Amino acid sequence: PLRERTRTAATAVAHANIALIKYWGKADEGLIIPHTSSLSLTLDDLHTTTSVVFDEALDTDEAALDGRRLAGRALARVRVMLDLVRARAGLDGVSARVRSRNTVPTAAGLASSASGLAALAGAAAAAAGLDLDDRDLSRLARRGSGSAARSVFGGLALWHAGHDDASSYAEPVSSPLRLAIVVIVIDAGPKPVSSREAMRRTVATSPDYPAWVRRSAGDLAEALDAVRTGDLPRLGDVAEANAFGMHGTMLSATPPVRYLTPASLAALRTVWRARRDGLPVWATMDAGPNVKAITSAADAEAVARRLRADLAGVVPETNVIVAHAGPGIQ
Ligand code: 2P0
Repeated sequence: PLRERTRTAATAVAHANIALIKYWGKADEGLIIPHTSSLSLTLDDLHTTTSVVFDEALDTDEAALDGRRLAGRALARVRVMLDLVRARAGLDGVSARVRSRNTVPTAAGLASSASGLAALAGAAAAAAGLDLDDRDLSRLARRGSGSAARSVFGGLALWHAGHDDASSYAEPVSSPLRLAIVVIVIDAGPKPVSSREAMRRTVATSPDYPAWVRRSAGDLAEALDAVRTGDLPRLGDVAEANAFGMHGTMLSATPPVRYLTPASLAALRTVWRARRDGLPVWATMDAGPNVKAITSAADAEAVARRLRADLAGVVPETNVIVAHAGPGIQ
């Protein structure tokens, strides 16, 4: 009965993920169906904890992130998810209170929307009494933010682009590899252009975008093969190439989308020098200036020490963060 359900609160914890093969560009903006399938690693430390309660006593939806009340576009994005859950659970007209805490700097290209929208989907679905399996939860999270579809799962996750709401979902991928990501936080502030707008602009105007989409299928096949056979150098090479191909499509958009800064370039140079000196480390970047170094769990601390030393004066030591593979949504 509605009265019992509306008194039920639920809390979910979801972890950020970093794509090794990128999602960049939507074939369907409303349903968030991407042009390319993507592969990611869910991380341990960076996570979002979200509580949702549907409460008939509320006049309107309210949401707070890290103690600050959301309004405007940020609140609208929460309400998209709440509306999907309400429609599915028969809770139309029942408002919700959402409380969220992030250990991920918000909107800085550190995958806060992935952990945030996955946690919101999980908490809202549970509070509404929906009993979703992981695939359906992944599809629901996707409607909030594409990359959130992958944060439903721990470790490596493959998001099948699909062609409609039913066929676009993520699933876990097993591997003998024990991967880690060393995050170099260049700037934890919000980015100048949202990834949503940047993707739209890239798809609409970059002459290089169709070629990147075509190449992405081969990149993914190669990455999956490397993941299954435990071949880190092969995975690192294709991940790095895929990421810079994506940034190439942004730079050839009109007007260009440029997330790289001089400090990003300095960080990239240290990653490449470390690799030249024998460390197994490859770079990837997302919709922000931060650089993520892909390496093995066993080498992660050595990589972090090397990057901290080489970036002295450019990036504070505490901005070089070791992240290991993390769990799926709880
Ligand atoms: C990714 N990024 O695969 C890519 C690589 C950024 C660069 O997913 O519009 O916040 O909510 O679906 O998921 C960031 O975009 O975008 C992202 P929406 P999202 O991780």
